[in-house]
Amino acid sequence: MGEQVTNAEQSRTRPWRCQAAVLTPPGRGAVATLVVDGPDATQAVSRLFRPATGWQLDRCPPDRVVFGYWVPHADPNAAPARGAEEVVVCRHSAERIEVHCHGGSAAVEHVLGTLAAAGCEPVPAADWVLRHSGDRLVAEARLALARARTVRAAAVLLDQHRGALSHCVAEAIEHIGAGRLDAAEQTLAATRRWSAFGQRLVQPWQVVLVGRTNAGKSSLLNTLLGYRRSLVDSAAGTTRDVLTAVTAVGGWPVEFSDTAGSRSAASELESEGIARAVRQAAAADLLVVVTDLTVPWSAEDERWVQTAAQEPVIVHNKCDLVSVIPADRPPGLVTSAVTAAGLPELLDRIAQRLVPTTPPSGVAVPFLAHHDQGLSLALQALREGRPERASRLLRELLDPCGA
Ligand SMILES: Nc1nc2c(ncn2[C@@H]2O[C@H](COP(=O)(O)OP(=O)(O)O)[C@@H](O)[C@H]2O)c(=O)[nH]1
Ligand SMILES: [Mg+2]
Repeated sequence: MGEQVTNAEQSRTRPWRCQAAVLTPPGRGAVATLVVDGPDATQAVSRLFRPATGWQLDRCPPDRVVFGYWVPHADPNAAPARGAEEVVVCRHSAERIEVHCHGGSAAVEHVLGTLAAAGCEPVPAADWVLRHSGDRLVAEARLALARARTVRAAAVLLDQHRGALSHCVAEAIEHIGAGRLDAAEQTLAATRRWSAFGQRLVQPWQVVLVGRTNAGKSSLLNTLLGYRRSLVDSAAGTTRDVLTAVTAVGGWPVEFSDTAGSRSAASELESEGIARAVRQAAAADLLVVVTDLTVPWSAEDERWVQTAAQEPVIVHNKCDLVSVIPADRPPGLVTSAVTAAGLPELLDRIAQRLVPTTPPSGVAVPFLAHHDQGLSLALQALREGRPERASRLLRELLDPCGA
């Protein structure tokens, strides 16, 4: 019997009619999820998966979660070798199976590689998700959701995955079809209101720490993050490059950049670091100007405050070293990177400045740049008296095959 199957296996010349995609993002989380999809999905997975219970996959009831081992070759007779990859398989239907393995890249590559070697075509998750969705916005929300960095960001993206944004776009198309152009305009304008916010759920808000050398930027960031990501040294000019780290502030994903400090006697290398700091500052959503309470407020501090396109957050650091805060300094937050005094207030202020208002739950939030572009072009078309064009642009947003 086993021999017959092996012969059949050997005589099999056509590839499996199935595809495999990794649905979880690389390198994050303890578990990775792959989907194997297509008419030969059950056959392909059965050749590689050995249920620990000895069951046969094609006899398992749908949606049963089955623990077992992944063998290194698509051989129906192969027994799991010592150290075989432990996986959990869930067969949703004969043609769609999920494989959950260890989240590390080696395990994922192993499972995907053996499937590919067996003739199952690996495809990018985005392609698979888009092809299996009737609605591009919902599919894009699913992909963004897999990469969400905070629970709060995920909650907003989940609303979009449940159709909040699609409903608004569909509603605007309906208004246009019924000649209610004002209503369509209102719907689109209201939705666009959350575009800048929504895009930050996918690409974190950027907060840049600037200021004079030795003010305590790197120390402050280390304390904020709770670990030593930046290099701190008491010799002036240590932080020569821009270091970044993403963390949650008020539940939102925020990328902090620690920049080179400025000082008049800077070397050429440091000057390049300072130039980068200035460039980074220009692209920031918010600047935090860190100043040193143990030295008088200076023209250099003032210059950093003036660099900011919008009002920066001013931090008077090293409060543990002074007993009285000098009255001649501009209003700001008083902190210590050593004792962590003032850091909760600093985080609150940053969250408040970055996200002054949040969308009510269930509201449509455009979360990719092309959403905002599509909505804005559609609005423009409506205002120019071209409702057909507006309607076409909106339908393109929903179309899984659209650009
Ligand atoms: N006592 C005290 N020392 C600090 C504080 N913040 C930074 N420092 C010290 O000041 C020096 C310069 O700090 P650093 O973070 O490298 O400054 P940067 O050049 O602005 O990045 C280091 O010796 C730090 O340990 C603080 O709040 N209190
Ligand atoms: Mg530094």
